[in-house]
Amino acid sequence: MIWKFRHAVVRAPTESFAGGLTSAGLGEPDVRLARAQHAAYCEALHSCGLEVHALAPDERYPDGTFVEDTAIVTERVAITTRPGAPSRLGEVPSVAEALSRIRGDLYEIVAPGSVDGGDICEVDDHYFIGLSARTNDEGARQLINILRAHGYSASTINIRANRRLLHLKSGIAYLGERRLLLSSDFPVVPELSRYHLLRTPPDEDYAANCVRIYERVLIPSGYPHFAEMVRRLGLAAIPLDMSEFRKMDGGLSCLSLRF
Ligand code: CIR
Repeated sequence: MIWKFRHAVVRAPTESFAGGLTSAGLGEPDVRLARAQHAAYCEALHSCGLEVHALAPDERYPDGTFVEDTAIVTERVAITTRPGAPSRLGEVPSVAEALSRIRGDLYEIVAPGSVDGGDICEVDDHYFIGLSARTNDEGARQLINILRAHGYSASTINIRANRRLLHLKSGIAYLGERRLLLSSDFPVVPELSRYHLLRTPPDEDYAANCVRIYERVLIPSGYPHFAEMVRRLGLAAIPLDMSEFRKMDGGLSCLSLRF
């Protein structure tokens, strides 16, 4: 079961955090507040029973706190990515080092392929791979080959026409028991019809990026209708303030690698 995680890899925001990539137009993030929000996020992971592995912040990489983009870790295989934004390529070696300590051998996405982990949505033994401005066709091809060699199925969803989705998981989350949560503008491709589809409540699309861990769901705070929806599904909603990460186009899932 994908939400029965034991480990989380995280990295606190750097002093240089505000220098990262963003198109949000929500103003400059407050680094101290971002660090406090990150600490609360780590505490939430810990309270869910996960062992939290904190990587050292590296001032050269302001987007390095969004560790999810640098690897895909499944029960059977761990893969480092090659992020689509050139400024983020240098984030990978330190993640690789930590993962190889925890998980052993790693596969890697190599040039000219590019993949951001935020474009990968794990649904039981199937992987949806978003083709985005960051994940290219060659990267998806390499990833599909690695996943299939390890007994998983995988398919792509092209989100390039939807400018509001930086990554696939900006608009989709797997809540378990074949329930997929979609933001209001997420493209409903035929393959999704195999699942029970839920939509985020009106004006609560940002909450589509949430993370189920055991019987809890970490959700961004400020989305009361979605919190209620999670409760009606029989799960406990844990709201976390993501305001400073959102200013840098980040969502809740991107702040950790969970496995
Ligand atoms: C970036 O543009 O790469 C970062 N500022 C935000 C990355 C967010 N990652 C994610 O949604 N998986």
